[in-house]
Amino acid sequence: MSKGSKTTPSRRQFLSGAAVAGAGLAVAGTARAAGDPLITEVQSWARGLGDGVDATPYGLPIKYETDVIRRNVPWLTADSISSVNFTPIHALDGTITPQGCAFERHHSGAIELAKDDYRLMINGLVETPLVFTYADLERFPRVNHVYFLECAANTGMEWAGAQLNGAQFTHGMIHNMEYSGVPLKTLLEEAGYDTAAKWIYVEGADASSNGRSIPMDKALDDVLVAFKANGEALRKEHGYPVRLVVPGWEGNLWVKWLRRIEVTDAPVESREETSKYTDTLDDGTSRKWTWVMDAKSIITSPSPQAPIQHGPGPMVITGLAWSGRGAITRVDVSKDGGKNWEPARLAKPGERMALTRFYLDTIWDGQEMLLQARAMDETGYVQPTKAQLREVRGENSIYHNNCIQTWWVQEQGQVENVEVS
Ligand SMILES: Nc1nc2c(c(=O)[nH]1)N[C@H]1C(S)=C(S)[C@@H](COP(=O)(O)O)O[C@H]1N2
Ligand SMILES: [Mo]
Repeated sequence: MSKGSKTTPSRRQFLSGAAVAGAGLAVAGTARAAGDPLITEVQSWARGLGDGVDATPYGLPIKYETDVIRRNVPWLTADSISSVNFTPIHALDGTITPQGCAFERHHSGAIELAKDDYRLMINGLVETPLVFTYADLERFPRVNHVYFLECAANTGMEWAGAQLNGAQFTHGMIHNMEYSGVPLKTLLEEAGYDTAAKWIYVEGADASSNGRSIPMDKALDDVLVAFKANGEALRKEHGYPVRLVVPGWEGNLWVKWLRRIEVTDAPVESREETSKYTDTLDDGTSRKWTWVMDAKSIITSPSPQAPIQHGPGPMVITGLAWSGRGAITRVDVSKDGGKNWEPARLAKPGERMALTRFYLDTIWDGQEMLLQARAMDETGYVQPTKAQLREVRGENSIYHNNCIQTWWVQEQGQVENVEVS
């Protein structure tokens, strides 16, 4: 008997108990044991040979998994060049996002920039303006860290009410990778930055340049100049060959195809930090420099694209939680729209500015549920309800919507995005 049997009936006990009782689960289980050709007959895959080792020199998912892909919502943007697609978080587990299905957000398309053509300039308030090649960057001491990148617009379509039917679309502007790179501090020291300088301005090599100002304190703290993700080269769409990693801060600051860092004494007030990526409040004024992504969580399964297909009985409710202010310390799950909460199990202790996987191993009674998750981080911050968020922010915002999400699970196991504020 598993350790879990002390608190809840163990899964094994439940499944075998059901078999004895002849309930729905048991009928299926008995049939399987009795005459299932998948057990009793030699199958085609055991009668011949499989592929040789070089069939796919660089492997792709098996054909049965072709549904686990990025998707866009064509009506959100005028074209796919300045657009976004979404990570299939409803179909993933663990915390690391494979690069091949990690969401993309471009302002002027994903460019193809070869390592040999790569140059990174550091200029402005420095002793010696410098230009690094890719090979130069590889000669500095390197670090590895797992961090999430969340676009500030993630969940931005849900301000006024439930809108998009799937965790991929409501919460999929996020990915979480292990980056290898050089601390930006190291490169700024190499150039001899003016210690009185308060800002840097970072630019990409693409036509949009996506220029952003970043306070020097953050630049010297944990920002990375990264060239590998999940062990391999960045993909073109994520900034190959070099991107900026700005832990816990909005995705727009994570400049891809990084080409220039200027040390300045004031912010540039670029397009991306004035007309965009500011938050309009109810009275018409706008919040700016809202860099940090506040604590947030989402149940990835069950969810509209991942309905319950097994009927009542043991089930796993799972999701992701994260905070730009540090580690996730706790996630609670509610089955009744926030009236009652149960603590979820964190797959491992929360890591700073990285996704945390949570599970609620539970029994579904086959009744409707209003499923919610609520994240807490190491600063004591608790993820707000929609009503609490609107009270502070009004309804004119797009960015930084970190409210509690509700999934309505129906008796047949289908799931819909609904609003419980
Ligand atoms: N050079 C450049 N950097 C960029 C962008 C861009 O269009 N050009 N988009 C930004 C935005 S808004 C986001 S959310 C992230 C998206 O990173 P991803 O495509 O790896 O998901 O990159 C940021 N960095
Ligand atoms: Mo973004």
